[in-house]
Amino acid sequence: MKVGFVGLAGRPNVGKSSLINAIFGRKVVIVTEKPQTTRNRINVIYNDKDSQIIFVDTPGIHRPLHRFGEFMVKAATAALKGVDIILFVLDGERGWGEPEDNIADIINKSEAKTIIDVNKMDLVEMEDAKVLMEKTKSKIKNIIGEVFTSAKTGKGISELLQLIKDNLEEGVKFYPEDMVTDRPLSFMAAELIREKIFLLTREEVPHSTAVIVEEVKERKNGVLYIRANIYVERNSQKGILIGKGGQMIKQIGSMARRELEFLTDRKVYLDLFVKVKEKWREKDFIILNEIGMRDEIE
Ligand SMILES: Nc1nc2c(ncn2[C@@H]2O[C@H](COP(=O)(O)OP(=O)(O)OP(=O)(O)O)[C@@H](O)[C@H]2O)c(=O)[nH]1
Ligand SMILES: [Mg+2]
Repeated sequence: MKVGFVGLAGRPNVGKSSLINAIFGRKVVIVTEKPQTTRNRINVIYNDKDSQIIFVDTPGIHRPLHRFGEFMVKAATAALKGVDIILFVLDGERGWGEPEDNIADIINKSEAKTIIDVNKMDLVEMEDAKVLMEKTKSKIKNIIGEVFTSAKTGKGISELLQLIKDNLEEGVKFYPEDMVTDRPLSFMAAELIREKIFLLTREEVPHSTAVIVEEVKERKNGVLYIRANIYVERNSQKGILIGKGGQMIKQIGSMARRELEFLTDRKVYLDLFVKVKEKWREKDFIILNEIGMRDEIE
């Protein structure tokens, strides 16, 4: 049995979470077209007959613009410590930039075995992708493999999985086989709600939004009751999230509820409340903690 932890590293929007979903063949972590979708570490547990691979999805590493950005980058950096393999994901179309220089430094400090993954191959020519691969190889110390993938078409995904297995040690399972993530349902529910907000709103609204699930309760009739607060930074944003006659919040709620019902195989009642917490992204850790952005970071 091959067992180990694989941490995904890369700037926002390169397709880290999409790659995990492609490996699983279904959606396990949220993906949106907007950068900084993933905000906190999440372990996703892959099982097959001869392996258990724990994929550690992380926030994209970028130059932070506020306290919350710092928190995300710290969460990513901390999550990469102690993994067996780092999967350094690059966007074949965007290529190398300042974020990659920074990520290369972090990886080289860690001594972890590294696989380089040039993703979004459906958008680029192999010739160009190879140039990017060579450049990346010249910057990373401890490379054990390279792969060209498209999370969209599935290209390279089985090779990637094999490459990981080939480089993991024999061991015993770390998590029970029926466990998909190490996060509770409250976390997954908050993520799904936030995904819908990212999908349905624009400009600064998605990034000014935080979702905290306050209550998950099983009712006598078998319905799963989930109550969540949606925090925004300004009253105008609250207006946008609620929408004319409550249309927007209704749509967010019904889209998230449908996915939660699929996830839990239950009927779900989703109760959403929009609240204003001014400049929450600038607040110090105590405040982030208060709105649920806790753990990992000292
Ligand atoms: N065409 C194409 N699009 C992709 C591919 N992989 C991911 N995407 C798209 O790229 C966008 C970002 O994908 P994510 O998986 O959220 O990226 P991420 O690296 O997890 O981003 P953060 O969570 O913000 O760090 C989404 O719109 C995906 O659909 C790919 O191989 N090809
Ligand atoms: Mg992500």
